[in-house]
Amino acid sequence: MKQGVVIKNVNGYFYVQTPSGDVHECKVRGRLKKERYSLLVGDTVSITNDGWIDSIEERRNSLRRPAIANIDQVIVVVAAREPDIHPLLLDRLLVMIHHSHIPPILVINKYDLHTEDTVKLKSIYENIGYTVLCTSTYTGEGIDELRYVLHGKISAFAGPSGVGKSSLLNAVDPNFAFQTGAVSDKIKRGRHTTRHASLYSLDESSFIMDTPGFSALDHTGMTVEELVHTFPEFGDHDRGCKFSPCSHSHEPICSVKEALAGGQISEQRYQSYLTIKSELEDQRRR
Ligand SMILES: Nc1nc2c(ncn2[C@@H]2O[C@H](COP(=O)(O)OP(=O)(O)OP(=O)(O)O)[C@@H](O)[C@H]2O)c(=O)[nH]1
Ligand SMILES: [Mg+2]
Ligand SMILES: [Zn+2]
Repeated sequence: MKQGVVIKNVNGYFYVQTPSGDVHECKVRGRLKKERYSLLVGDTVSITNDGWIDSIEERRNSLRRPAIANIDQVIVVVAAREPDIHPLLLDRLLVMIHHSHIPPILVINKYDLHTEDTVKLKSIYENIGYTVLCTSTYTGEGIDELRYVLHGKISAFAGPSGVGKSSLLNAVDPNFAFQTGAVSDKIKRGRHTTRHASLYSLDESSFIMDTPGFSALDHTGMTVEELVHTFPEFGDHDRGCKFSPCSHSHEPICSVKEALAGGQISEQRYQSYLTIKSELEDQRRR
């Protein structure tokens, strides 16, 4: 019996990579199929010598869309320009990742194109406590740092189409050959370059998932109280609010709004919070 990680699921076969780097084509035992959750890419499993998956280790976490287990971190990629950063989309994505209890790392790619606005955005997210890497697959800036944060972990790459996720992976490991493409070509074709949710191994202990599915995570069913906890910068301030729980919007004597007025909380982030909050309330009313 060997242990390995499920890296791919194709036509009922699961591909399991063992620490030696070998990949085994496996089938699942009937009794595992009957259990409530089915096997996911990212699961650690035990396999028999004749290619049967015998047991599944307990999961650290799992996501439904994309269907994946045991993600250690999400690398959220945006581009300094082309396409421009859309702060609300970025914050929606960060909210969902926090809600899944998976730590995010922010990568600003195409840093060769950066402007003053990029530098401002960088400092907003650094001040909240996020790790922010500035990278360029054209100049090579930041690629060593990215390789370092990926080491020993299962990482998912998320972010809008065209920001350079596949290009970054190809830069991190020249053995990768992810398909990349110009933004305009993709718009013409009307679909994403990246389509499959599988894990790619960087080395024995480091895996990567490159999928567009992450940009589409939805926050259905989240409560406003849960939303508040996905904004890390509110955490230091909410103890001083007069009302508990406080939604930090219409309530008098609110320490989050005081911190906003004092400049310790960014106006842009607070506006994202209010927008996502009203989206959640609209969903609830429907
Ligand atoms: N200026 C600049 N362009 C880059 C950089 N990295 C990638 N690009 C270009 O950006 C375009 C999109 O890159 P991809 O790697 O295909 O983007 P992606 O995020 O994987 O896109 P999807 O697979 O559609 O989600 C390509 O034309 C790349 O050549 C960079 O660091 N700087
Ligand atoms: Mg891609
Ligand atoms: Zn408050």
